[in-house]
Amino acid sequence: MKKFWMAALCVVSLAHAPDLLAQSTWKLATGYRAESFHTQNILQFSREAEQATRGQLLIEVHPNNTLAKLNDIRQAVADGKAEAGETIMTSLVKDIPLAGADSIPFVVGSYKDAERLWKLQRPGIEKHFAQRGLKLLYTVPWPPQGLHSNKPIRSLADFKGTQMRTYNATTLRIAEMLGAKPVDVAMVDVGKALGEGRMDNMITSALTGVENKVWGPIKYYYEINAWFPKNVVFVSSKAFDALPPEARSQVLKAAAAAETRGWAASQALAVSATDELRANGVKIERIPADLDNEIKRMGERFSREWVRSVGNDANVIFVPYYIQ
Ligand code: PCA
Repeated sequence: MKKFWMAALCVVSLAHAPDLLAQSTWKLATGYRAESFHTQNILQFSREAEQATRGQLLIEVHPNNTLAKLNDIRQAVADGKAEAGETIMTSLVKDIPLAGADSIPFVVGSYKDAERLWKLQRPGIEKHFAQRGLKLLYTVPWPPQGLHSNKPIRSLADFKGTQMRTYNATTLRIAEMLGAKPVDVAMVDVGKALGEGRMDNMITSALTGVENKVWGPIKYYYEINAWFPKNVVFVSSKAFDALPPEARSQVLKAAAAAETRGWAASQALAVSATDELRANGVKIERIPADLDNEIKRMGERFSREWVRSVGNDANVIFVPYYIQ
């Protein structure tokens, strides 16, 4: 009888041996807080990937810039400090200009268009990532970008000399065009910077306003729907290719589910976050028509600069985007 149990135990452990031998752990770095909807989505993705691969892959999520700062996450993955990461696509524009396609002001005005743009942008991004040893997993957009301000904004002159919060090269260029003084503030430090009087206004989502409880210093929110920036979740090709083929396809399946779930969550939060700003005393207003025209012209200037920096890759996206 004893022999039987010994044999049975051997069979059981042999059945699990391939899984145990092939176990990998990915450290995934993000610059956003654990409570942020993007990070919550990553946590669910990591649980699903672990389950689907029967524990062959564990993803350890390091939120809040703890493992690497948001704008350095791609480099951290390239250097092997983390196997995987999440960053905002615009943080990549210096090296991959195509990554800035979703942050050109006033090109995309709805989630439907944002999705259309992503379908066109994705193959090029995958190609650039692959050339740099990265594998794209999925993207999720932030809710539309509006203008938060401590004072009413009625004309371009109201931006002159104000301290405008920026978070990467794209928002920096926009602040320059508006004649504002750019102040670099990470998303997780917005509440602190406002409290210290270091910033007067910013272009970001209503949700980022809510997550940083900007009411008090911020009195106005203008729904200018300027752009829909995306966060991108990726892994080093080396770490991805080290997984057995079946596990690789399970991870991509979980990533596709995370993309669908994240886009739906973003859309729902776009509405509830604006309501929450209003409920906390922020005035939700429209900008005057003249100013609207002027900032749209500024958007066109920005897009000309961007097309010049990207070259032919830009046509590949925008020709079909505008004619479809
Ligand atoms: N929140 C992030 C990026 C875009 C957004 O809506 C931020 O403000 O940094």
